[in-house]
Amino acid sequence: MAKIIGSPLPNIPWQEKPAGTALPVWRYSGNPIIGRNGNRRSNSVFNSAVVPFGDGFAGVFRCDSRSISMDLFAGRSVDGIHWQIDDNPIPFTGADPEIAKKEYRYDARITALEGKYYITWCNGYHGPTIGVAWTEDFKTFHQLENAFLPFNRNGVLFPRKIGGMYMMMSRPSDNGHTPFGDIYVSQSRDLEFWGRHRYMMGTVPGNDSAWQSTKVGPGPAPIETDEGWLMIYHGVITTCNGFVYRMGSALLDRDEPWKVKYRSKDYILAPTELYEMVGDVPNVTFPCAALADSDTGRIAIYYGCADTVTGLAFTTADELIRYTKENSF
Ligand code: BMA
Repeated sequence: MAKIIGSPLPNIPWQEKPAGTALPVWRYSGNPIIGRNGNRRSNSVFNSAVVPFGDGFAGVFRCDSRSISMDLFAGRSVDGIHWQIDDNPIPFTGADPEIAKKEYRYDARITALEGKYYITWCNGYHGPTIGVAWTEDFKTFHQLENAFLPFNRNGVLFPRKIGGMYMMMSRPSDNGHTPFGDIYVSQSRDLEFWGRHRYMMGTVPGNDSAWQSTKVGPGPAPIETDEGWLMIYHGVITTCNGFVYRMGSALLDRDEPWKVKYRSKDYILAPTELYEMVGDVPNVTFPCAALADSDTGRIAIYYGCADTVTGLAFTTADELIRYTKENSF
């Protein structure tokens, strides 16, 4: 039995795996859990992050408005399924005015780290880069310096220091829709200055695992297990009809997380439901958060569907690790 190293979460949203499911990840039967009208002015609510908070859950949601501007909104939930999302965007405070000036914000991740909740997101600063902020109450958010130079996306923090250093994955990109992309992990002593950039994993060339042949990017904050860091990511292929975003999983070395021990050759979830295949951007499943219960090994994955709505899916540490190992390169 693979063991999650973390806290129990007895109220994790959960449904048992339906009989006959081939993949290691299965969807919540009530998907999508958040529709496109998630708050007063939203055109779409997707690529969002949640964490356990108090007796329930809190989250940071990507709501594109009906003017199609991208920003982040706080939300709360009792059960992790029904969400109340604020109508006004998060007012980030504390940053140097040069950094605080908003161009756009999207695709947040949340990592619980040393008693605070750190938000990382794609932050417009003369091109996309990685914004960082922390909160303790999901009301006041303290913004720090951008972690990296543009162009970068998909900044994801590890939930503890490793070898005395904070660690963040990211995916250097371009200023547009980026037809390439590999995952790196960078280190910091203070969450402000980042260095020691290490290559973690890249696209898979050729026909071996073509769903991840154009670009890959980290998804939720990685889950620590006794077998390594369990990491869920997105992989992209370029088709004659554009990009298709699927999900994969990897197991990283616990002490040197840039070392990939296993990595799924077959995807773990793909856009096959109508709300994943049809929307503002078709054929996108984009994971940004995962809840985990150390007592049962249950994992609940939150993912954006077709850049329009938010879905929930389930797996267990045991099942996902077994699949990742059995389907590895
Ligand atoms: C990526 C990001 C994501 C989006 C995806 C599919 O480049 O912009 O926010 O979900 O494209 O459109």
